[in-house]
Amino acid sequence: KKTSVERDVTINKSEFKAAVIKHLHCTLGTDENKANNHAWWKATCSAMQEHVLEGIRKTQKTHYLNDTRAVHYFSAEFLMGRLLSNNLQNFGLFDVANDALNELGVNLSDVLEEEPDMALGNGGLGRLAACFIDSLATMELPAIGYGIHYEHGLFRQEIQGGAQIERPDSWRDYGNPWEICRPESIQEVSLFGYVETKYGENGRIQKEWHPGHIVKGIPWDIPVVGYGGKTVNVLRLWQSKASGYFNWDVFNSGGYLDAQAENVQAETISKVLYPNDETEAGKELRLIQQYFFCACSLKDIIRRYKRAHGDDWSRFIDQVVIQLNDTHPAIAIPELMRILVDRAELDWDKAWNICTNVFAYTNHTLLPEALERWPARMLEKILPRHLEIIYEINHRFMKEVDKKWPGDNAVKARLSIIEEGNEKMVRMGHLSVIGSFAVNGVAELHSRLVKQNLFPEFDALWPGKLTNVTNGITPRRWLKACNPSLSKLIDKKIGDDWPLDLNKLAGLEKFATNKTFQKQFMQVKQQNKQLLAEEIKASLDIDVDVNAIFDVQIKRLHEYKRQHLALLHIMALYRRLLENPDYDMHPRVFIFGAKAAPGYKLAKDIILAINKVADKINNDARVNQKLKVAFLPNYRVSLAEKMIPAADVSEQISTAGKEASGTGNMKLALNGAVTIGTLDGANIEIAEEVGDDNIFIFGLTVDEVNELKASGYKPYDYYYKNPEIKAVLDWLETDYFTPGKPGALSSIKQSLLDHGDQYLVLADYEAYSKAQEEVDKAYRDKERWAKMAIINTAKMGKFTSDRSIRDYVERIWKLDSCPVRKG
Ligand code: 26Y
Repeated sequence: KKTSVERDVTINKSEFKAAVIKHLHCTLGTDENKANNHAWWKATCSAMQEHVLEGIRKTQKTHYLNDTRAVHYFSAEFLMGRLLSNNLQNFGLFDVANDALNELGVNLSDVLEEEPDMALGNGGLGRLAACFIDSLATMELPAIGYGIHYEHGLFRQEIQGGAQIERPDSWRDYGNPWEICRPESIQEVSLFGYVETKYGENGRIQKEWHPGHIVKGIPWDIPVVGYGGKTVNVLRLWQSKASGYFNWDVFNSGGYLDAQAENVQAETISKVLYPNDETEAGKELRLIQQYFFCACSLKDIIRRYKRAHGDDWSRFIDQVVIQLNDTHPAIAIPELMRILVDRAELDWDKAWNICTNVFAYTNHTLLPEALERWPARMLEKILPRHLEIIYEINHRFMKEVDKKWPGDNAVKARLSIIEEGNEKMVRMGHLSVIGSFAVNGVAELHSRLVKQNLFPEFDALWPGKLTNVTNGITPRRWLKACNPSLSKLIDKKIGDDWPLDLNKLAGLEKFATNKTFQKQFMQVKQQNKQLLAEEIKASLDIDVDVNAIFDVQIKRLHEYKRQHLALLHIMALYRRLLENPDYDMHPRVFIFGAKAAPGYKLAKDIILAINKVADKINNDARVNQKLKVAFLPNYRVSLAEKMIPAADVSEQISTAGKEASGTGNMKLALNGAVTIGTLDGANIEIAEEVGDDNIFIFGLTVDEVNELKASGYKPYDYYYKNPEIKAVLDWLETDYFTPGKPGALSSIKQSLLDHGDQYLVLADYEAYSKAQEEVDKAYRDKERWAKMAIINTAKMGKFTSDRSIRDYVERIWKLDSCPVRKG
C-alpha cells in the first residue's frame, strides 16, 4: 500500500542520533554515559524543537504574507497531555527516533514516559480544544489558541484508604522544553478602579476607566504540529506577573512589603486551574483569570491586525473570528466593545456590528449549576466599565425584545442578561448568545435541547443562529499514536491515509466477518489488554485475566454520568455470585478512572465506595475468578492513551439529556470497544453510525425522563419493587465493605432514596442490568464480538475532529486553508 502522507521534514536515523547527542551535550550539559531517561527525553524534545521552530517561522511568515483570515480559539482550558510522541508522529519521525535511540541503547517508550502531562484542563471541554487545534494545524488552517499558562494544572489524584487526595500538579517544575517565551509580545491588563464620565466638545460622552491595578501578561507559545509537519500553529498561553509600573508608588512610600504582596497577588492569577467542572463557583479570582486572558488575547489580535491594516477597522471582521469555548471567555465581548468605543472612539452601532460579526459561542452544557452567572456587584468591583457596557448592551437588546414581543415582561425577564433577584446576576450565556453571530451545541440532541429548552426565545428571535456542530476527536492521538498495533494492522489492510481521512476506515467493514482479520483484530486487542494488565499490576497490585471482558468507564466523576449506576450493578453481580457460585457469567474486569472536584462530597464518596467494593471483591476467593474491579488513580490524558486501546466495553451511561456530547465514547469506539450506553449526547450519533446490532442501548429517553419527572418520580418504588436494588442499597449501609465503619458509604443510598435520585439511577437500573446480560452473551460468541468491535472501528469516520473543524469552517468561520511549503 502506498504511503500517502507527504512529509516536510526528512531526516535519517544518524542525523537524528547526532541531533539528540548534540542537545545532550550543548543544551543539557551532560553526556551519553551520565544521562538518565529524563535527560534523554529533554534532548529528544530539543532535537525535535529545531524542526518545530522552523515550522512555526515558516507558518507565521506564510500567514503574514497571505494576510490570512484566522480563527482565534479562546478557551480557559487546553488539555494537551504529552507532546513528544505526538510531535514525532505528526512529523513522521516516530520510527526514525525509535531506531536512533535504540542504537544509543535507549528505549523510546521509557523516554516518552518521562514527560509530565500538560493538564491545563478539567476534562471533555479542555481536551476538545486540544483536538481542535490539532485538526486546525493538520488542515493547514490559520488558527491560534488562546488560554492561560497555569503554573499548576489539574490536581494529581492519590488514593489513600480508598479516598481521593489532591496533590498539586507541577508540569513545568523541571522546565518544559516545548514552550517559547515571547517577551516582545507582553501585554498589560487593567483591573478594579472606577469610571469617570467626561463630556467631549462635540457633546459626546466619554468614559474613562481609571484602573486600580495593572498586571502584565507574558505570552508562552506551545507549538501545535499538524500531521505531515507542514503547518505548525501555536497555542498562546498567558502568564500573569506584577507590572513594575504600578507598584512604585507603594514602594517609594516605604511599603516594600506591600509591594511584594502586590506581586504575589498579580502572580496568583495564573497560578492554578480551578478543578470544578460543571459547577459554577462564582469566585472572584476565576473572573479575573477569565478577563486576564481575554484582555491579553484581544490586545494581541489587535496589535497583529494593526500591523497589517493600521487604524482602519473596516477589515477587522474579514480577518478575525473568535470562537468562545463555553462562556468562560464571554467577558471578551464587552472588552472588545470597550476597546472600540472608549479607545478607538467608534460609535456604538459600528462597534456592536464588529463584535457581533467576530464572536461565535459554543455551549457545552445544559446543567443549570454549570451556567455561569456573575454577581453584578463583583463585576462592578473588578471591571466597572464592563458592567456599564453590559447594561448598555442589555438596554438596547431589551428594546429589540419589546419590538418582537411588545409589553411582554415575562419574556423580557427570561431574556435579560441581568437576572433580578436577591442579588443581581449577570448571565454569561445570554451575553454570549446576544454578542455572537453563531451559537452551537456539541451533538445533535444537545443542540436541539439548547434550542428547545435553554434558549427557545433566542431561536425565535434569530432563526438559524443556533446550530449544531457535533464534537470529534483527533485520530492521530486517539488511534495512530495510542494504539500502534491496531494502526499497523489497519495500514496493512486499507493503506495508511486514514489518519487524514477517517472515513477510509469504512474499508474495514468488508473484513468484519473475515475469520483471519477477526483473529488479527482481537489479537491486537489482547496485546493491548496485556499491556494494561501490567499497568494495573504495577499501580494497584491486582492480577487481572486478559481473557476477561475489560469494561471501562473513564470520565470525570459526576452524578449525572452515573458511575454509581455501574457500582450498584457490580455489587449485584457480586451478590449473585455469592448466592449462586455457579452463576453463569463471563469473567469481567470493571476498570475506572475518574477525578472528583475537591469540594464535591458525594462524588468523592462514590470514589471511596468503588474502591471499598473493589477491595472486598478482589480479595474474595469465592468470586474473584469471575469478577475484579480496578480503580486506576490519577486519570489523565496519558493514562487514557493506555486504557482506551485495551477496552472491550465502553460505559456511556449518563441520564438522557445530561451529557452534552461525550468524546470518550468516540475514542473508545474508534479503538474497537463496544458501547453500553443511553440515548444521550453523541451516543445517539454513534448508534446511527454503527447500527443497533453493534451497540447496547438501554434506559429512558429524554422524553421518558421528562414524563417520569413530571408524573412524580418515586425512587422508593424501585427500592421496594426490586429486591436486588434493595439488597445492594442496604448492603452499602452495613460495614461489610468498610469493616468497623458502618455508614461510611451510606450517603450514596441517601442520595438515591431520600434526596430524590435526581439522575434516575434506580429508574434505569433494571434496563442497565439487562443490557449488561446482553453484553455478556454477545462476548461469549467470539465471532459476533469480533465483528461488532471491527464495525465500531470501521464506522467512526464521522467522529474525526477534522470533520468537526470542517463544519465550523464552512458554516461558521468561513476560513480558507493556507498551505505552508518549504523555504
Ligand atoms: C464554570 C466552570 C465551573 C466550568 C468549568 C469547566 C464549567 C464546565 C467545565 C467543563 C465542562 C465540560 O468539560 N463539558 C463537556 O464538554 C465536552 C466537550 O464538548 C462534552 O463532550 C461533554 O459532554 C461535556 O460535559
